[in-house]
Amino acid sequence: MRYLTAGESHGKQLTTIVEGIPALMPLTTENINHSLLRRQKGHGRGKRMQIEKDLVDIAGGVRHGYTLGSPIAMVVHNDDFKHWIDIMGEDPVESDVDIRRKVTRPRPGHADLNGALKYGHRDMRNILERSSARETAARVAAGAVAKTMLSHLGIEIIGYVNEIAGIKADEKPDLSVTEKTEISEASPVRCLDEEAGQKMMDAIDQAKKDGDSIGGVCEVFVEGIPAGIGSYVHYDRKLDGRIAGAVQSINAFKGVEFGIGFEAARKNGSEVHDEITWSEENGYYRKSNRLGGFEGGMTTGMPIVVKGVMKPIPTLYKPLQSIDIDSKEVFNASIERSDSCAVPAAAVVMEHVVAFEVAKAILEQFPHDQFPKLQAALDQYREEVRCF
Ligand code: EPS
Repeated sequence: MRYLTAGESHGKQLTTIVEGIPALMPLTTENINHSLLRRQKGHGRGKRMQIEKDLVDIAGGVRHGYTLGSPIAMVVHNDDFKHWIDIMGEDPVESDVDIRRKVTRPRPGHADLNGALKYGHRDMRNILERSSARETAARVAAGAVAKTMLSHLGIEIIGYVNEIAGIKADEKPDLSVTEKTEISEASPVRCLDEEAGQKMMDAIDQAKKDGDSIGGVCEVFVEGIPAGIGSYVHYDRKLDGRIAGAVQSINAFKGVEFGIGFEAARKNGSEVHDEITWSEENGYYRKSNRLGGFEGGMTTGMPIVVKGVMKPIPTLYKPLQSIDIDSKEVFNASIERSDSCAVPAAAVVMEHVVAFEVAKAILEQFPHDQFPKLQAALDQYREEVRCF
C-alpha cells in the first residue's frame, strides 16, 4: 500500500494515487470529502480557505461504492487556479507573464532558498508552489481511504490540538475516540479543553494583528488496534518509526513524541514502563499507557498516542530579513498570503498520515486482495491474541 501526490498550490489540481487497497472495500466520495472539509476548518486560517471548497473527484479504482483493487485516483481541484491560469499554465508563454509574481526573496524557514539551490530555479515560485501545505489536501485524501479501511476493521482514529503558542490544554487521556471526536469537532481550534481553546483563539487573533504566526502541538489517538502490529526485527518495519517519519514529513512539523515522549528522559524506568496485566475477557492489557501504545516497534494493544510539534508558519506579514537572489541585496522576505495559525488543520493532516501508516502495516501483516478476507484474518488474529 503506497501513495503518491502531484500538483502545485495554485495549479489546476491536486492528484493522489493510492495503490494496494484490497478489492471489495466500501468507499464513497463522502468518506473523502468529510476529511477534506475537516482539514479546511480552524480558527487562524487565511483567505485562501474562503476561496477553496475541497471536494474529491474519484477518477479511478472505485465503482458503485466499492474498491476494485485497482489504483484509486483522486483529484481535488484548486478553485484559485482561475486567478493563476497565465502564471501557472503548463505550456510555454510568449509574453512576460511567466515572470509575473516571480519570487526572488526567499522566506526564512520555508523551502524557497534550499529548493532553488537544489533544483536551479531562479524563480522560487517553482519551489513554493509545491512545498506549500496545500499538498496536505492530497495527503488527507489518501489518509481518508486508509481511515475508511481502519474503521471497517474496528480501528478508530482522531487528531486534535493539545497546545498553541504555549497555551496547553488539559489532556484528557481517558476519553474514547468518539468522545474526543465530538468535543474537538465542536471546537474552532480542535481542542478538548474549552477554556484553553478560547485562550488559543485569543492568541491566534493577536498573532494575526501583529502580522505574526504561531505554532503548537497536535495529538493523534488510535483506538482498537490489536497488539503485535509492526515488528521489532528490522528498523524499517518498526511501526512507531514509520509513524514518526510520516508525522515529521508534514509541512512545518519539527518533532514527534509517543506517550510521555521526551518526559521519559527525566523519569526512572519504574515510572515509565507500563505494567502488564490480564483478564479472561480481554487477555493481556496495561495498567497505564505511558509508552503511547508501542514497545519494540510493535503495538501493545493500548491506544496509540502520538504528538507532533508544528513550528509557526514561516510566511509572515511582518517579514524577516533575507537576500534577493538576483541583486544579492538585503531585503525583507516576500510576503505571500498565509495563515496565522494552521495547527487545527495540521491535527487533521496528522490524523490522516498516521491512519495511512497504520493501515499499511495491517495490510502488510495480513496481505489480502479481498477486503472481507482481511477483515476475517484480523478478527481471527484478535481472537488468537486474546486467548494467548
Ligand atoms: C500556504 C499558503 C496559503 C495557505 C496554504 C499553504 O496559501 P496561499 O498561498 O494560496 O494563500 O492557505 O494552504 C492551503 C492552500 C491549504 O489548502 O491548506 C503555504 O505557503 O504553505
